[in-house]
Amino acid sequence: MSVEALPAPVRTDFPAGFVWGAATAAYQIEGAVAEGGRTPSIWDTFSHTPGKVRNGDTGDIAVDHYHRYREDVALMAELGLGAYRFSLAWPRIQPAGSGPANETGLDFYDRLVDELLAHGITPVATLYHWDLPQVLEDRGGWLNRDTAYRFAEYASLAARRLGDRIGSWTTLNEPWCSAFLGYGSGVHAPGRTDPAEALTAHHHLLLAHGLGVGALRAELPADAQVSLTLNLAAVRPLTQDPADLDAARRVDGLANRIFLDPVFHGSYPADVLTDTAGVSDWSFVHDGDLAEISRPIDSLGLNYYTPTVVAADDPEHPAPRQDGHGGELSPWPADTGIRFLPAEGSRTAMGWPVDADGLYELLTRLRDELPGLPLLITENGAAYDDYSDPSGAVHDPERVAYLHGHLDAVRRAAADGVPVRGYFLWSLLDNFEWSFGYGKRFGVVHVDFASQRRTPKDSARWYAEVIRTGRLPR
Ligand code: IFM
Repeated sequence: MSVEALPAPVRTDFPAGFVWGAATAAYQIEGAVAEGGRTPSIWDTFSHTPGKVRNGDTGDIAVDHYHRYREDVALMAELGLGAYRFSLAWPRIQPAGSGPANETGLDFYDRLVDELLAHGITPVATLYHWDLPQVLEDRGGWLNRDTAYRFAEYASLAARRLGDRIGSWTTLNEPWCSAFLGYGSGVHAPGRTDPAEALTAHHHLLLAHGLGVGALRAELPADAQVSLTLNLAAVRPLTQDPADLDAARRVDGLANRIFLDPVFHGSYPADVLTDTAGVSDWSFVHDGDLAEISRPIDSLGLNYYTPTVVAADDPEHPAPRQDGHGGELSPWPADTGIRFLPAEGSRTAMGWPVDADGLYELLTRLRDELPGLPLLITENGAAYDDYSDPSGAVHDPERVAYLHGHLDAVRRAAADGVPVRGYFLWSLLDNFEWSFGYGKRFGVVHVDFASQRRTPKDSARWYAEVIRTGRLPR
């Protein structure tokens, strides 16, 4: 065959083998909270506590994925997804929070994984997306060091049953939220509001991660991929004034380095320990913990939505706190003297400014600080006030624009040498958006919560075309 007769190489905007996916989480979609031996999680308790979730919404039914997973996997196949990131519900798999597995709970994930594989979709499992068994909360939750050991036990049970078909595992999703929103501002379960507790929970979550990595490695084949997902912050000082720069350093410590340093370098940042000394003496860190926490992982998952703009507080003109997470109290321990400001630009329905450069900044930073570590965007997306028009169509041009801008940031980062291996859109389906209930729609597939009818939005078709061609529309 002459060279001229060879087909032209397919040019794509993304690296070879780039993984195209979408993400969800158990409590946000599954429903069936009392089926198959599942016991309550802290989110069942929290959402059933009056005043904690808008409109009194709960995950009792959610989008009924537990019963409709086949239909949902068919939708994923229609989109052309190569991978699906979902979380396992700990209270389904280990309802007593310790001891043996509930085989009926595992059966559900067995069926889901088989369905995914039958459609050629790679399963990517997260062990903990915030639904701690309530029975463990009753023993102190993440304030109790023992919870980290229980997590490792749960990780073993899940990997033992599913590890022959799931090759990609993530220990925790966004431990910042579990610790700082769950124990700092109290807008997430278990709804506690004590900065010292937030730091204790943070450390025990990281310990759970490290012990979980060890437990997974002991059960899984040698080529299994083990990861952690962080919602790192693209922190920007309002000005180059030294006081604003110092505010940015402090928030960078509490949002980013408080995770990256222990996980990748086996130590906590000295300035974070100093900045938080008035809140905690960190005596919850025991000998050997940091060695456990810094066990090597195969990749890092990054969740990104919006940047974080900070400045030194102006005592003359105190500004209302605007960090986008809701609630009256700050999630940040030891943030006296720091103002959180909205970034410029249009906003999503969460009030979060749209700024794709923040994603590029984080990716290039990780490239420089953790050379060679494969990165995955494990969540990125936007909520808008979508509705289905009289013809039944859901037009969501703002979401298409958001995704376009952020995928372009990923493309630029890859072109600049960032080892970014895949992108998981948040979210496949409209779902239970935590303390905001069902009022915030992140899905590329619209869900009518009353009938559970699924309708792909324009953004779903747009994403399917990007996946099919590997290119962003010009
Ligand atoms: O819905 C959440 C998800 O559970 C974790 N990351 C952020 C998303 C949007 O708020």
